[in-house]
Amino acid sequence: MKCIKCGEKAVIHLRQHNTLALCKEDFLAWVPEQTQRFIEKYRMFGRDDRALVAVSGGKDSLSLWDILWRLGYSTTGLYIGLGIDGGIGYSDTSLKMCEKFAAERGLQLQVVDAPAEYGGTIPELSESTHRGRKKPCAVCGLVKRHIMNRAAREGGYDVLVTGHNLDDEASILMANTLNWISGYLLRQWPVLEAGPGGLVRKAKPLCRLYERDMAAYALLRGIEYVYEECPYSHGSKSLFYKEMLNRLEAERPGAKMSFYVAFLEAKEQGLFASSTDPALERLHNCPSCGQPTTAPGGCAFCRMLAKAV
Ligand code: Q46
Ligand code: ZN
Repeated sequence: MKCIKCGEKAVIHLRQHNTLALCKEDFLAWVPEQTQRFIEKYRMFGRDDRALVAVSGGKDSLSLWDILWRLGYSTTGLYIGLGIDGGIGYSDTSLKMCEKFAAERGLQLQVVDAPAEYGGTIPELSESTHRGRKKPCAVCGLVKRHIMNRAAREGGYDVLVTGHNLDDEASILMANTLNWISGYLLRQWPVLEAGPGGLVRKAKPLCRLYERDMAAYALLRGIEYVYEECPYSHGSKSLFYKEMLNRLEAERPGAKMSFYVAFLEAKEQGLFASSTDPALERLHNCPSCGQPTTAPGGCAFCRMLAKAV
């Protein structure tokens, strides 16, 4: 198969885009072009904005950082140490990948170590909060959201950027639709505006790029990333929905994309237009940590910490 742009040998065939086959060079140019297109389409951020990029050491977040850097945006990385080992030194390896990536490009990386700040690794905090009744992911999500918002706010960044790709977004949409979680459906969008109480603007520039294509980008660009998934991700609901969508995609190439993109278009055309997000109206500052929360009284993060100690 030949590259439709230059006629050289194609290395990738994007089945979701019908006939799009590209050679290495054109594919490496196409991914940033697409990213830029969606940054503009959804008005995520501009050239003068300072972006804090949440990096985990995985292919999506490091590729995103690489793309934004190549596109000339002003970026700083944020790595959150979770203290997860899983027999593979998961957190240590992830940090090393992020440090190496930043050093090679002369970029700044901010590291926040959750165990040092909050007195326990994520598995430890989870164990003392839920006594083994839940996977650490609930606590992990709380801690990451808390730290990301705090770091972006304290650092005076205009936007917090994450590497969620189309597979992530489609699986979130699938979960929210199967359970008709209207609040989440109302909020799901490529960019979330800053909110009251210091809630920072968030953007997902890769939201319309397939996970498979991001893996190809990282590989062809020579980005070193952690291949292992977090040991706690096995058996998660999001993986289950991703597998379902992959089965659908195998039968009908492009199904994943049309599921997500048609949702975005429906929203643009006014689906949910009359509803205001009730959660936003409840936002106030947590009396203990000062971060925005919708929970009455203290935020979920502070309640979790209080239980853990
Ligand atoms: S890092 Fe944390 Fe994920 Fe690991 S403990 Fe669960 S939530 S699976 S994205
Ligand atoms: Zn709090």
